[in-house]
This record gives sequence, C-alpha cells and structure tokens, in this order.
Amino acid sequence: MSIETIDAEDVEVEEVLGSAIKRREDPSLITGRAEYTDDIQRPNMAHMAVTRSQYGHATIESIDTSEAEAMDGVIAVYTAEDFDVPGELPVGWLLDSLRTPAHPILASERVRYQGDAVAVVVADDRYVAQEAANAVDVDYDRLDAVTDPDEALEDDAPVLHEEEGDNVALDWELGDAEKTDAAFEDAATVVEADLHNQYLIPNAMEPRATVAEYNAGSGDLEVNMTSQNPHLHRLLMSGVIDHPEHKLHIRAPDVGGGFGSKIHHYADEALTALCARELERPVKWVATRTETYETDALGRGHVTHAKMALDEDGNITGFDVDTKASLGAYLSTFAPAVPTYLYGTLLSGQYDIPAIHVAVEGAFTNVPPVDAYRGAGRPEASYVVERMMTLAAREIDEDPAEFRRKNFVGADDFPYQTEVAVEYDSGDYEKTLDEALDALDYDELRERQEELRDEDRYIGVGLSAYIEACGLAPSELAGQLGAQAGLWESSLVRMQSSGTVTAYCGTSGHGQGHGTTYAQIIADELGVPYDDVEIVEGDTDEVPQGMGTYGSRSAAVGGSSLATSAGKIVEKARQIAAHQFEADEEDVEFENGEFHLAGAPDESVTIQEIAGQAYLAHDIPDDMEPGLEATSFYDPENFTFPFGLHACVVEVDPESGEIDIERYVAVDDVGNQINPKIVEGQVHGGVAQGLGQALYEGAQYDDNGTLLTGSMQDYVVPKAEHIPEIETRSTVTPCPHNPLGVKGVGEAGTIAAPQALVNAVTDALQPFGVDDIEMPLTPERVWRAVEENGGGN
Ligand code: MCN
Repeated sequence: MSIETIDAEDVEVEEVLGSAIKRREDPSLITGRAEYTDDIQRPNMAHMAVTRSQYGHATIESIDTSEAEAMDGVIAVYTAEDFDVPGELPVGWLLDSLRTPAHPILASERVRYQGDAVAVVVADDRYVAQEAANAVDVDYDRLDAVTDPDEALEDDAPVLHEEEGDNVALDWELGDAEKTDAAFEDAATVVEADLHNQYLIPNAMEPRATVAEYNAGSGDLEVNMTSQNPHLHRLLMSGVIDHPEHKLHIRAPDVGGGFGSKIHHYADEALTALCARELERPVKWVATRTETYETDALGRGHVTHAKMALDEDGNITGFDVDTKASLGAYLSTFAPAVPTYLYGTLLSGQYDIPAIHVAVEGAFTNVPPVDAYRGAGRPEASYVVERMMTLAAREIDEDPAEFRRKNFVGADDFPYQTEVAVEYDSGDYEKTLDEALDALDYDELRERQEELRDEDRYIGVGLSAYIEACGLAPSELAGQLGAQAGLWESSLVRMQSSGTVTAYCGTSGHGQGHGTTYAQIIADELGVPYDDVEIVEGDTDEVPQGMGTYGSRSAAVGGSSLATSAGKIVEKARQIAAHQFEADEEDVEFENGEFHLAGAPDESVTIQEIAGQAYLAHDIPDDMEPGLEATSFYDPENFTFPFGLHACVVEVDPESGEIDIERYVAVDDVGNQINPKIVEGQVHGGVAQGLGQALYEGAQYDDNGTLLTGSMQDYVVPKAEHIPEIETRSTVTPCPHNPLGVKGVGEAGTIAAPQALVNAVTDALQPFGVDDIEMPLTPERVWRAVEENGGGN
C-alpha cells in the first residue's frame, strides 16, 4: 500500500509538483558520503569536553582544576570566571508572568540538574579532554531536588532559583473562565480525568556537535554545528559570547535528525566557540550519548486535570483544563511558548466547543530544560482532547466515532474561530473520519470485538482526531504573543545565465527532504527541469536570511517564500520576453517554462533563453537591472491547521499486560502535497515516535534528580520490529492562504499517535473497567491496571 517512488527524469515538468519523486538526498546519506559535524577535521584542531554535575541539585563549594590542568595534552581548563562575556543563554519567548532567572553557560554557585555544565577542558585529544574533565574536582553540597511539576509547585518544595521565592516560572490562562464555569453548572454530564504526559528524551541519531574556528586576523568566527536554525543561532550566540553578528558564520552540515532538540541555543555550542576564540585554534566538541541523555532539552512533562461538560444530547458545552507544566531547571530558548500558546490554543481540537478555559502553571524543576520536542505543545493538547473525547463517549455510552462526528466543526464552518484565540483556516473533519472508518471496516470490527470477548480475547479500537497548528505564524501576531523573533521565511532564487537555478532558503532541513521538495516547487514555478535546480540551506554565509526548520513550517512558509521568489523571476523574465516580442507584458503568457504571445504558442522563447539575455544585458528594457534573481521575505497570514484521524487496533492480553498492535491507520490532510512519498515518510516517522511515547519511552528521575534512564538500555526507543505496518491514506483540503495550498506534515504522526494507542488499549480493557493507564503503557502498567480493577473478577 506504500506509495511508489518515481525517478525525476520520468516526470514531465508540468507534473513535477505533487509527484513522489525519489529523495535526492538519500544516496549520499545511505552510502556514507554525508558530512556530519563530527566528520569535519581541521589542522591543529583541539577537543573540548565538559565537566558536568552528577547531582540534580547542589551548591558548588569549590572547583579545583589543578589536576586537570597538569594532565599531558591538556591545553586549557576554564570555569565561569575565566570568560569575560555575558555568558547567559537568552529566552526567545516572553510572557507577562514569566520569570527569567539567569541561565549561565557555566554554573558557578549552584547546579540545578544532572548535566549542568561547571567547567570545560580543551586538550589535543578527545579522550584526554574527557579524562581531564572528569578530573576537575568540584566540591558540592547536595540539596533536595524536585522533578515533578506538581510537586515543584507545592509550598514546601525545594526552590531552584532562591531569588524568585518559589518555583513558579509562569502563570498563564486563556479562554473565558466565567462562561466555562456556567457551562459546567448547566451540564447534564461532567467527565473528569487526571492525565499525565511524561518527560521524553528526543534521541536524534546524531548527538549535538560543534566545530569552531577563529581567524584572529579577520575576526571571523566560523562555527559548524548541529543546528535546525543557523541564522537564529548566529543572532543568539553573538549576544552570549559577545561577537559581532556579521563576524559570526554558522553552518549546519548534514544533521542527523533533531526533532526539535537542535533548535535551542545550549551552553555547549557557545563554549566551543569561546574556546576557539580564546585559544585561536579550531576546537571540536561532540556530545557523548550520555551527554545527549543528560543535556538535550526534554519534551512534554505535563500533569493535567481536565473536565468536559456535555448537554443531554451529548454535545460538548464546556472544557476546562488545568495543567502543571515542567520547564526544567532553566528556561530554554522557546520553552515558554510550548505549554502556553502552542498548547492552550489547540484545546478546541476538531470540535465546536462554545466555552473553553485553560490555566497553565509552569514550574522550575531539577531536570534539563524542557522545550520543543516533535509536536511541542500540540501533542500534549491533542492527548488531553482526544483522551477526554473517548472518556466522554464512554460515559454517555455513545460510539466514539459518532460522538466525535456530532461535535465536529462542520466543513462549511471555515474559517472557524475557536474559543482559544486561533482561527482554523480550512478543514473537513468528517472526511478523514469516514476514510478511517472505511479503512478499518469499523462496524465489522466492533462486531468482531464483541465475539472475541466471549472467547476471553480483548481487542480494542482507539481513535484520535487530531488537529495541529503549523507554519508559525504572522510575525506581528507572534510578537504580540511574546515571540522575540519574526516568523517569516526568506529565500533567494537565482537563475544562472545558462538557465540552471540555485535556490537559497532560510529553513534548515535535517532529514525532511527539502532538497527534493523545494526543487519540485522551483521546477514547477519556473518550468525548468527538476535536475537543473539546486537547493542551498543551513549556512549563514550563503543564505542571506532565515528563521530555520521547526514547527512544520518549512513547506508552508519556506516553500511559499521560494514560490514567491520564483514568481518574481517569472515576472522579470516576462518583461524581457515582452521587450523581445515588442509587445505589452499583459499579452505575454507563460506556460511550462516558455513565454509566447497570447494566441501564438508556436513562437516562443524559453525562460532559460531569457536568463541568458538578462545576464548579457545587451538588449533588455530601459531602466531594468541585469541578472535574473529575486529575494522574498514571506510572512504568513495565519497558522495553517492540518488535521486527520488516526486509528489503532490492538489486542491486549490482560494476564500478561502485553499489547499487540493489529492495525494502525493514519488518514492525514496536509493540504496539497508537494511529494506524497515524503509526506508518507514523515507520517511514518512521526507515528513511530508517537507510539514510542505511548508504549516505551519516558525519562525517569529519582528523588535526587538523578536520571535513571540514562542510556539506550534503560530508555527504550522503538525499533523497526516494534512498529506495525502503518496504513496511510490522505484527503486534501488546501490551505487557503499560502500560494502552494500546503499545510505541514512533519509532526502530524507524533501528535496523533499516543492517544490512538491509549484509547485502543483502554477500549480493549473495558470489560475490566480500565479507563486510563499512564504512558508508557508497559506490560507491567497494563497488568496492574487490570489487577487494580479486580482482574475482571
Ligand atoms: N511536505 C510536502 N507536502 C506538504 C507538506 C510537507 O511534500 N503538504 C514535505 C516538505 O516539503 C518537507 C517535509 O514534507 O520536505 C516536511 O515538511 P514540513 O511539514 O514543512 O516540516 P519541516 O520541513 O519544517 O520539518 C520540521 C518537522 C519537525 S517540526 C520535526 S520535530 C521533525 C520533522 O519535521 N523532525 C524531523 N520531521 C523530521 N524528519 C526527520 N527525518 N528528522 C527530524 O529530525
């Protein structure tokens, strides 16, 4: 059922957009020719390693670097006092209630999570550097720690940032509390639940890494790093290490996945750059897998109490959500946006809910900073909405599919203004539900479920009607909400005089196949062969400006910017063609790469020929500048709201707690698809991560803040054998406000999958009265849930 790929040379220009062309980036990736940061070698390069706290919370009494300094091969050892720079990591999203305690790149008085950096060592050799980092003698006085956001907000909790008085990082609400209270007063049914969304470790295949070189002659500092947004990193790092932005060059070589973890500005990359500048020598730092587990920003970490009000006909009349969200020990770059605007605004789900109120308290806790991880806020919202929809349907004894259908925003109701600030652009939710029910053969499935129960076999069906917001956002609106950056995207498209094209885009792909899909967009807009288009990303020296890749924004915002730049080229080329035809511009038509006069298609000139003329500049219109290139800054009008219906069918063994996934059906609507194969791949990857959360993953800390799941042996990520065949289908409801009609797909699967699985397992266990099991649904937890309900006896 998987989509067949096509070789680019077999695709006509007019069909290039929307074709499942093979990803052009794969041959180099799968034959070992890719260049990752750790592959970079420089003459005289030194290596940096970091001394990190092994305590979750402690004061630093003293730091003795003498033993490390005396080791053979050690070049320098630095602590906080050695760097005369601002040295504090900034927060890129501010809220009125937000507290912003200092986030130093090296701790000097107190450590607040296991992995907090205290010193760095630079040595000739990576292993010597690590050994010396271990030899830095830090005298700690251990403090009580707290890792759970609910507990961190209690009066007697140990306080992380004493100057703040308590652990409240932010206090935020959205929606109409009074109206929502009134809905509950009048409700025929009220459904309540406590829902947890555990800490996740992003686990990109390639650990974070940096190679920095400083040219003392020119003052240029060149930093190769694992980045999802080099231009943003340039801006942030220039402040942290006090280096002029125009003298800082950030490049992301091939990046082995990020899932959000490589958006943020961490201490380590800034420290590597500082060491290179201090020592005037290239310096490399590569995180060990242990450091990845201890220091990459975590995802999720929510504890929620939710209430849903229904009238006597089963219509939702109110939704009240109270969430305690962990922000970790310090605020990471975009952390404040994640449990607030990326979460609360999605709590209407696919439903017409007349009253919603959400209150979020953010807590400082003794775990690494918590920030965006694939989905960022939207999986947490979708989990709450879709778990509650399932619980409510059970409460009033309605079929979960029909209960959802009854409450959907109707296909004719778009644009739809929710009660939580956002306006959905377009959608047709019944269509994806119907596709999924058809794929499942739903009625037959329910009959089989009944029959099997008589044989003591327990199958369950879980539905997840998810919505997400991507392509963030109109810059002005984002600014009003607290963003400290614009959220446009920029591109430069240049047609060379021979007619080949180089397109530079400010996004920075790291596995999503932008080289392929962007070339499809350009080839389509300009009517040139796909193979004649080269895409450049991820380099502040080559790409004029950019905001990067996250929030599934690249197709909707970056792609739209590319289409806009290419459109400008066509317009300039049209003027040159009109000049050649001695005709008015309005009479010149452009089709499949050729200009001709209206009604005279046989006499045409190709855009490549025009490019030659544009650079020769011997005969172009008066007052026209030579050359054929265009830049644009595309600022979206709105978010775009992809949606879909994921359904999971499981069989659960109540005696062992084991879950067998029989089927996983994913129906997604991401608007027009640039490349259906890449869309399918993104859904597969996302679902794998979502099922990983539901079944296996979860960072666990003990009472001291010590990470108990600090390796791949203890923190289970799903392997191919754990993932069922994912049956994908799609519907197409174009985005009405961007030139390509596209919505994002990069996070859809991760947002949809966890609750599809949990809903399925609890559906299977209805005969045992099991309504909720905390993720991950390990066999032990499933078995305990059955036992706690009397084991069915
Ligand atoms: N696409 C398409 N048609 C659409 C929408 C998208 O063909 N209607 C294509 C795009 O052109 C792009 C890909 O699908 O090639 C993903 O596009 P988009 O949804 O715009 O997402 P981004 O490219 O902005 O990628 C970010 C997104 C996020 S936020 C995370 S997290 C994530 C993800 O992508 N991390 C990934 N997918 C990942 N895939 C890999 N391999 N590695 C990661 O770290």
